[in-house]
Amino acid sequence: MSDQGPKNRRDFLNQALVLTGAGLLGGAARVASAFPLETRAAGTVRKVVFPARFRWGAATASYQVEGATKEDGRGESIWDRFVHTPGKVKNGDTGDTACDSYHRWRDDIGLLGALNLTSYRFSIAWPRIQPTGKGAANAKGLEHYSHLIDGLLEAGIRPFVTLYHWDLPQALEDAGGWPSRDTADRFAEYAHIVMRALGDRVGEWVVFNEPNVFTLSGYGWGGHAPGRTDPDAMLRAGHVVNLAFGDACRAIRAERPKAHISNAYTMSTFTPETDSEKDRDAARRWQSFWNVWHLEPALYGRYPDVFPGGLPAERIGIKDGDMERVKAHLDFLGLSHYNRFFVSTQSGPAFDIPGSFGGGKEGPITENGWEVWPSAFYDIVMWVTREYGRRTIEITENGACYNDEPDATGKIDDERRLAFYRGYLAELARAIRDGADVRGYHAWSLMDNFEWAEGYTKRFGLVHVDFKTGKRTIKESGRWYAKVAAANGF
Ligand code: GCO
Repeated sequence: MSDQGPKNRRDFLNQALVLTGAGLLGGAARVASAFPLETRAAGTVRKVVFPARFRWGAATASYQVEGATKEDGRGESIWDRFVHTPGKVKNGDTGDTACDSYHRWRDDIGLLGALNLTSYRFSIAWPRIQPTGKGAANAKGLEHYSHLIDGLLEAGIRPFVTLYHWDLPQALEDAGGWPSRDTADRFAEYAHIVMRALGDRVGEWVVFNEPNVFTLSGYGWGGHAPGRTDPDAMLRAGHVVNLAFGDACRAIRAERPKAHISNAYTMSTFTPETDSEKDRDAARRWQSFWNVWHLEPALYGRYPDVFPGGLPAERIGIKDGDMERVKAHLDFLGLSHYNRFFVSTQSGPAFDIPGSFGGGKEGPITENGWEVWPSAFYDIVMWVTREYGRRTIEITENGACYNDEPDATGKIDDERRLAFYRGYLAELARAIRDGADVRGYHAWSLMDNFEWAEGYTKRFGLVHVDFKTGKRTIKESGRWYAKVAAANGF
């Protein structure tokens, strides 16, 4: 199996391929592009309105914001180990302190309130609950999240909780990590503990954040923790995560029959670079692997057709009964989206899938190299709506990297982020108008934070964080977003 892939997700997504055309796979490759609504709308007065009771939110993840990695009995996670391994993260940055949200969570709730938000997506750090990934719960860890949840509810903000945003207990990695089937059993136990302690106050649960990204980046490309580069381990990890999802859903429902459950799936449009049969075939395969490798097993009990040689069942590690075990009922569909992709067979294959994909370069480029192309958001929401039967959708993440700093007066005038949100939200509203059942939107991110292998060099926040002092300042984009949330549109 060849693995010519770049070292981390960012490089991978930045890989520039050919970039003419827009539109969804299956549609004809267009040569002249329709530029996003954002610019079409410039100068025109339009009103963007969202449905009544739409939830306006923001998202974070435990390792990216909490810090306090050694407090109150928290165990070591694979990210602690990874960031302290020289050369893995830019500038040697670590999440040891991050935004200090473990201590400043009351401030964070205050910020959500100041932004008029009604939903907060955050994640629970498994190693705070089970320091070694098994055995009795650490009461202090549960207590922390219990306080956070109570604080949110008091402030009228819905807690929208992710069980796993990539911080696996290191002890479980030492025992084999996600490629080991035992990890699925451990995860279901963890899910059960959390549900028993916190499930009474939380309605919406995201089980895994972007299963495709953490299995590919962690075990295939190696740019994320635990930094392994073993395509077979990656495939096995993906399957074990699917088993864990099925098991966790059953464990959650056993404890809380009314819980609403999904994963957060990051999805995108995949356009063949040319109209050639080869490029079209490769685009279809990459689209299935990226978008639905973790969705279709849950919905249909089968993997999508990705590998030209057929499903490598043995390498994936599929055993009798597994394809029943991976099935799960999704109460909603968590959908994250950042940028569109193009697929070419000029390079690749990677992981035995023909061709490779990279981000577009036609629209404005954000400061981590991702293209701004709002209509792709419309396209992907409509695609999911068409392909999977008009499911209830929650947007789990969408946002942009711009590194604006305070000016002399202390103001952070991040007008490019504001333009990004204006464009993407207008396209989301259009999708809703055209029939998509979208109930909520979470901006990534509430505040600048630890951006994985990029350390603190990439800011995604509506709120600026001074990483030396922990000081938080609402950016101009945040002020604008607060108005949108209050007015339910703009
Ligand atoms: C992801 C994660 C977030 C990132 C964000 C920006 O998609 O990688 O869910 O943790 O920080 O997407 O890259």
